[in-house]
Amino acid sequence: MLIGLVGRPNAGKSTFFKAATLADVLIASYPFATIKPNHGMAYVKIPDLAQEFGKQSNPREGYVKGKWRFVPFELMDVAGLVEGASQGKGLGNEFLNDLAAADAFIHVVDMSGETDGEGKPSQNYYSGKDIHIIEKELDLWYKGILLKAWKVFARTAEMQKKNLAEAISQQFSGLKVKIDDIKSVILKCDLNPEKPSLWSEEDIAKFSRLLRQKTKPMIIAANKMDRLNSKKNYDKVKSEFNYPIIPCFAEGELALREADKNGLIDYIPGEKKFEIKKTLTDKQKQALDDINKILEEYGGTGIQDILNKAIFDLLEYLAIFPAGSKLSDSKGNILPDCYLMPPKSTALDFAFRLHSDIGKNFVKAIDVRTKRAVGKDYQLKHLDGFEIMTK
Ligand SMILES: Nc1nc2c(ncn2[C@@H]2O[C@H](COP(=O)(O)OP(=O)(O)OP(=O)(O)O)[C@@H](O)[C@H]2O)c(=O)[nH]1
Ligand SMILES: [Mg+2]
Repeated sequence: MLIGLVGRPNAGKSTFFKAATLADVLIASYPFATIKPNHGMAYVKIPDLAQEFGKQSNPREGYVKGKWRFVPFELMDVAGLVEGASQGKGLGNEFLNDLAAADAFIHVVDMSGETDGEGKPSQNYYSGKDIHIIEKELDLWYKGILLKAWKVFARTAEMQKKNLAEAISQQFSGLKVKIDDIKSVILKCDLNPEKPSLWSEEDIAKFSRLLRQKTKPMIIAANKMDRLNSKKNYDKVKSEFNYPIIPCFAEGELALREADKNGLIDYIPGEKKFEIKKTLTDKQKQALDDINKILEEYGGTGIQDILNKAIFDLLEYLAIFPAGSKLSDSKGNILPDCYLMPPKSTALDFAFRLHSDIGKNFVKAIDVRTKRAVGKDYQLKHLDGFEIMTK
């Protein structure tokens, strides 16, 4: 699973990325600082299941902090997107393809109004414009992919009575577009799949838009909430758009995570409080005081909340623990693994995820909490723990 950070230049994508991954990437106050995509591990935050048994887990990947477990997934930061990108403006079309493999987007929007759609200094710029621009460019990107082969496959789809949805899905291979997504969008648009040559330009545009919305769901990180006019922009954007929109302070989160890493403070990502552990300089104190004001106003920096919402609400993934009666593996590590499973996964899917032999020899799964057995069709619930019994 891959989540992509999108947005126009200077919005704070790389700052968000660095705060979430602590990877060393370039952050700069000029547009197009990022050119090549950055990939790194970010984490969702879930309650540590071991706590329910009076223990603390020892993750093989990710980490535990307090009663929370942080489970890794891949996050990607790309170049800024400007109006006309789908036609080659800015860094153009090529980098749009960097976004192809993403399952969902976090759209980082600068709420300060201090930089414009191209990332240049401005005053009272309305942040909602960025959302329209990014939507439009993503839609045009999808439409371009579709149009590239449209005439040919609209004709062959008719002549051979070949399934149109299949032809379209081939065109979108690599974009995480499922055939069922295409079928449901054709239905929703009320278009005739048997006569694609009759689809108008407008039909194709609408189809592209709905397909993009379905296959690249988006959450909005309303960034730079520490700035003077951000609240005003945020309220307006919230009333205009239907997306999940979360106030965000990427720069604050980055400072907190770095201070925590350096032992200056104790900070659990997503909390609205931190604890000072060392004697600080006046400058450090002032910086933390400023951050604290935003934490109090918005209940946190928003970064962790956005990551969790992208994975668990937008994509409806489930965090599942392989958990035997002893909780630990042969080396004594408690609950070393935790898997992020796609929505509607079953006990059998989970067994296959652990190992194909475990899947093939599945007999039953034992719930670590209730000790009850379930069969292969059991639909997993978020935060379940199961031991798979095999032949
Ligand atoms: N005030 C404030 N500034 C921020 C925040 N997040 C990022 N910035 C600043 O915004 C500027 C741009 O940040 P980047 O993270 O490089 O932005 P980007 O979206 O990656 O930009 P490109 O790579 O050029 O597309 C930098 O000067 C950051 O310090 C924030 O939460 N508050
Ligand atoms: Mg950047």
